[in-house]
Amino acid sequence: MLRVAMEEVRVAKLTARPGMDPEGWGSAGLASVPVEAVADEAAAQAWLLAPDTISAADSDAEYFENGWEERGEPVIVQDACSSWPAMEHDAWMPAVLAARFEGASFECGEAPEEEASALVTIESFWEYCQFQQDDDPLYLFDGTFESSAPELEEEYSAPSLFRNDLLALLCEGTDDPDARPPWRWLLVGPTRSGSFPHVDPLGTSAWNASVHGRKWWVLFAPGTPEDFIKAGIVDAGGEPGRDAPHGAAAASSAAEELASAAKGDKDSEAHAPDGTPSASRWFIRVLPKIRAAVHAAQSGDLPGAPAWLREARVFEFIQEEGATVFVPSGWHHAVLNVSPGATVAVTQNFASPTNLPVVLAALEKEHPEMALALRAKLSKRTTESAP
Ligand SMILES: O=C(O)CCC(=O)C(=O)O
Repeated sequence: MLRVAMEEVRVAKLTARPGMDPEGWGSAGLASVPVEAVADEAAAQAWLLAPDTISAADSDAEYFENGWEERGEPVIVQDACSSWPAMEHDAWMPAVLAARFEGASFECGEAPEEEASALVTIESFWEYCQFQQDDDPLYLFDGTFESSAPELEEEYSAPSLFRNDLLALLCEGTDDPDARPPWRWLLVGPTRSGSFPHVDPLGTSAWNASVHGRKWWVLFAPGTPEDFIKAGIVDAGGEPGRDAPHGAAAASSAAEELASAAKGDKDSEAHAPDGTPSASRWFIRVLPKIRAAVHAAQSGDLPGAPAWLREARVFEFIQEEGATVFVPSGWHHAVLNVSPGATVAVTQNFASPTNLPVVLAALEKEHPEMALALRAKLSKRTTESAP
């Protein structure tokens, strides 16, 4: 790796995770896990649910809104971005981005509270992507990419299925980029980088389009306990030792799976030594427990499993290049970039008529001035469209 890139990455690592020695980011040896093959195997086995796949060409916004959005279900949309300039001539391939925007810096890694995000030039970041052996690599996750690379903004647009972005009303008549909460990001993720399970802020839904490369996804319906999602822990009420019929031979192996899930260690398994939640550790160590627990509880031979586990709706799938994923409001989701080199994607969070009440309630708590402004814009729009 070029010396200048090494130095830039070292500084970015120190900024992103000051508690970690930049030389020790690969100490767990996770680079030896063939994550893309593991993801492919998981998708082929179909242990968990797979979302519906629809084609953008055969679907209009009403079909999507009355279906997946109304039901609050994830869906994969094929070809929603095939006409983007971003998809033409490999314009957003990481090597091409590195050449086109040489010298421009992008945000990567999560900054500790109140710190500025780490910045890396795109060419150094691409150099890093090709050589890194880190357990949790730096992830270029930039919410202000339009200022470093304004052309990018012109090279994609929200797929028409997601036409209803009511938070955009907050930007009408102003150039202030902070008129609405952060809402769109350019993502360049080296293999094993990713997003630890989380729910998107302010009740928003999201779409996420992969322009180059593949992502491994897991989504949990609202109501699934957080301890189970983040650490594979089944709470005491569901421990087989307590509830499952003792000595039930048919249930014994399923019960063992569930018992092992009950013993999940919240703090170590899915966290790096500095305490940072680790997407790669989660996919490698926690997800198998989650699958086993769901399977054990839902195969019908473990009557002691808690009701939420018997009814849990957990989706697992691979997002192929060119596919767009809809993440409904309130769903926990975890994502791992699995392509060699890097996966390049763009994601936007939005409020539609379906999730608007939740978004308004969240805005009222966290950004009351925005809630007020949005209510005013919405009522003006209603008055103007009245006959
Ligand atoms: O890493 C990813 O692609 C997922 C991003 C994500 O979940 C988010 O922006 O909320």
